[in-house]
Amino acid sequence: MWCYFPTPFYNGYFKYHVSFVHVSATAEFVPDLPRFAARQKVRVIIPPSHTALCAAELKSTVMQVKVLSALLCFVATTYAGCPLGFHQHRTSCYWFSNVRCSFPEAAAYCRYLESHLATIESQDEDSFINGYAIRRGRAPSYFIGATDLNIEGRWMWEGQRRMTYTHWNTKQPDNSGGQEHCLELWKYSKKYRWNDKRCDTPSNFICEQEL
Ligand SMILES: [Ca+2]
Ligand SMILES: [Ca+2]
Repeated sequence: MWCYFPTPFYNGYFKYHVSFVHVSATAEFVPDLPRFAARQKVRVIIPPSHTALCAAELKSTVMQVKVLSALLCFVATTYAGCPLGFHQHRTSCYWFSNVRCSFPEAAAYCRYLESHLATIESQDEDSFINGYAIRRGRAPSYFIGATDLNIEGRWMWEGQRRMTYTHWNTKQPDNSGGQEHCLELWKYSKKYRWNDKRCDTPSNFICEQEL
């Protein structure tokens, strides 16, 4: 089947049998493409010029039809959306857990599902997650992917990216008992706002996977 080809799509190239075919006449050459290709165990064919669409590979009509099919499959795969059980919003897929566990266990669950604990980095993303959690999720709280484990009070997404958007509940984060270092969405008055929580207290959680 053709439809598995798009998986290693890479900046203007897509996998075609054992080759990469350049599908953009304007894309720049990617310096680390050979290393990427070696990792994928595929052979790389780079067109002789940016104006040629891999001319050597595309001489026959049959080949052009096959390339077009692969492109259509790529588009279909991309826009087919999210893994089973995930829900799409813009370019991300979200999974709202129906199980409760500690923060590190939640992070492991998300990795198992080839995703990560959700990061909420805009009001638009926050509105989607809030709306979905209220309509369909309904758990009292959800872990998402930030902590202040490195330095107390300095909240980071996935331990490394500073927050540019926040939605803390009133008087939070309060680091209650000096032991609250994990971020949860906490439902209060029909809205989920942010609260710092003990990492070992079981909670539902939200995983996110980028398309
Ligand atoms: Ca804390
Ligand atoms: Ca708190």
